[in-house]
Amino acid sequence: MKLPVAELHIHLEGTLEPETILRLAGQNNIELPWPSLEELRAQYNFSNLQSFLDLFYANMAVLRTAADFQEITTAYLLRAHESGVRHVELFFDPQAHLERGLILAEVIAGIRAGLDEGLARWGITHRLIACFWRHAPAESAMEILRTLVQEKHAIDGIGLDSSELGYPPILFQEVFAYARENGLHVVAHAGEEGPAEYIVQAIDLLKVERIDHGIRCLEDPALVQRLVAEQMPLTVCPLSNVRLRAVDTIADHPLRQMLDLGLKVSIHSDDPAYFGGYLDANFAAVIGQFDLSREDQAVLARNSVEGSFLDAPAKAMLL
Ligand code: ES4
Ligand code: ZN
Repeated sequence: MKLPVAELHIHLEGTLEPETILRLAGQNNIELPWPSLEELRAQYNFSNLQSFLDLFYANMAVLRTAADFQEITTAYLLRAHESGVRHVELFFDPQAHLERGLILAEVIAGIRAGLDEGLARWGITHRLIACFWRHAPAESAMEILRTLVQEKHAIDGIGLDSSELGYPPILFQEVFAYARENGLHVVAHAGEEGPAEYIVQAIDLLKVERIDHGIRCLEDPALVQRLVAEQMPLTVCPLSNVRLRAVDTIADHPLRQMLDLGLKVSIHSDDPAYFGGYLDANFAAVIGQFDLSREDQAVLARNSVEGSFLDAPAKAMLL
């Protein structure tokens, strides 16, 4: 798989590999409940989104300094480069790091240094997207977003992630309006574990430019029709959906159906260190399972570029 692709659904903290977690824990004097690689690896059996998030938030305690963020960003970009990625729109969770007492300017400076290195070394272009927790009050998101905007921090957009069920997009209407008014791009996780209605809300109320996951749109034919008509990008993460039990096996994944319906789907890796592989592994899983033709693969790659926040000339270079 060497089609040029854009990685649009990737959580930086989800690229933290077990070996790196233990090394950074030692370096930063952080005590983890699972001190050996074996014990840590034994935690990677998930029954749903929440069981994953519990481990994901616990492990990121090892990230302390700007250098840590730079290191994992660069390590991820090298891996992305090896799987054919030419452009990355990277998510990170400001609340996760603020909660642990880190300074947002340092977190962002570290990530930005890594992104700049990726551009210089491998020519990978980038955008940076701050994702807010839907399980936390919208006031928390709003306060952080105001700071990000007023202090002119280098982010390109906002997203919405974490536990989905019980936290409908409508709760974040004001946050997203404020982001849009300030020229930020807007995306949201919706229809991963949550119902199709959350996708409708994300589009109508948050006015998002992309839906992250979106696989449950298939439960609402009118919504599918609309997503097709509007060519709304859906960033689908096959290995994530299997590991978090949104689908039973890769054979049960709706990707083929979504493609056949004319939905604008692209393939992404979500939290590759947790779900068994980077973008190449996600492509390989669906190519093998659904016998995707070269043309199908080209459509998926093209959708990723078209769904990105690159400007038209930069998109044209990758198409
Ligand atoms: C996430 Cl797979 C997934 N879903 C929602 N929020 C997330 N944060 C990191 N990975
Ligand atoms: Zn995600």
